[in-house]
Amino acid sequence: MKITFCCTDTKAEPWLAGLRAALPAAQVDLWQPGAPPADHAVVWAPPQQFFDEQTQLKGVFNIGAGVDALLKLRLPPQATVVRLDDAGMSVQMAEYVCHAVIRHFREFDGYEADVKAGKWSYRKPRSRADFAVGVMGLGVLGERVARALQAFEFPVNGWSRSAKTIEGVRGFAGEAQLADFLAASKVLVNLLPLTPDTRDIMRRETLSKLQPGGYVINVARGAHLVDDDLIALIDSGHLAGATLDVFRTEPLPADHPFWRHPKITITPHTSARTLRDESIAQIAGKIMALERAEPIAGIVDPVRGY
Ligand code: NDP
Ligand code: OXD
Repeated sequence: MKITFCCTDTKAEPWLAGLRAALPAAQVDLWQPGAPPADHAVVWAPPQQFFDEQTQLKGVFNIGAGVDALLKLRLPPQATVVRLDDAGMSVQMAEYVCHAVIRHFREFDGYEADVKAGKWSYRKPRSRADFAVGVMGLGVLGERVARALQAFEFPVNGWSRSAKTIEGVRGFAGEAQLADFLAASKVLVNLLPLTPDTRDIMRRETLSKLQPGGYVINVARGAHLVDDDLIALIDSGHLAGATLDVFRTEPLPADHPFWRHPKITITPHTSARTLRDESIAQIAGKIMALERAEPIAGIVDPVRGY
């Protein structure tokens, strides 16, 4: 069995060594233009030339959870596209989102500023009941985040394409219930995949339905958010601020207003990193399962877009 590795912006050697150790019977090579056909590919943002040449692939394994960039390419029609299914990302996402929610809820930015100014001052405790957190996308990452938020006793709402029952989470589903979901939420956490249906989903019309003093946490993709609409709603006072990990253009351009907005916290697409060892173990296991024609989790539906 031949495995080809083609991951942009990724140090290849440790991945190749890990894949070779996990699949000792396979030949694992770094892709070069003109390489012979492989059975499976491990990829991140490969060029179109890669798929134009590798036409015999049975499996394409993405080393991230989001496949929006991959699905823009012409893929071999017979290939099963598989994305990372947690592989250590959900606990990181839960940490990141809980940190952002709690930092905002407990006003830690304000306390930090007070300390810098030499001020010993208290803020009035906020009511947790008034801080319902709405999680958009209740998949592998969203469900873990929703459960983690419940541990801090925030009321949690969830929105997904199909109806979900998660104990303690008020569920909303589909386009028809989006407005009610937003109106029931003060903090909005985005964990949707980027698809034609979800692009620009956080825009003036939707964000203005959040409860007054709302807060936005975007940890999915930059193109879910209309940047100017977010800034306008924060500047008008309807929204209190935002924590953003993902951007339309990454790295975020130096002149983008998000860098300097006092109510926006940014991080460099780091909320849930791909963990190499966990990912290699997951991918190797799935390659072997596919070879044995066994079912695997994380298969992407190219029509649905995730
Ligand atoms: P999943 O595929 O497991 O979950 C996606 C969820 O979104 C599902 O609940 C799905 O609904 C819902 N959904 C999809 N389309 C719609 C729609 N049109 N309307 C309502 N709900 C919809 O994905 P993951 O949880 O694994 O990952 C989510 C995203 O997080 C990734 O696509 C990626 O973009 C991003 N990500 C960001 C990272 C970062 O570091 N910032 C790291 C990893 C991922 P249903 O359950 O009904 O199918
Ligand atoms: C992913 C990401 O999709 O890192 O895994 O954004």
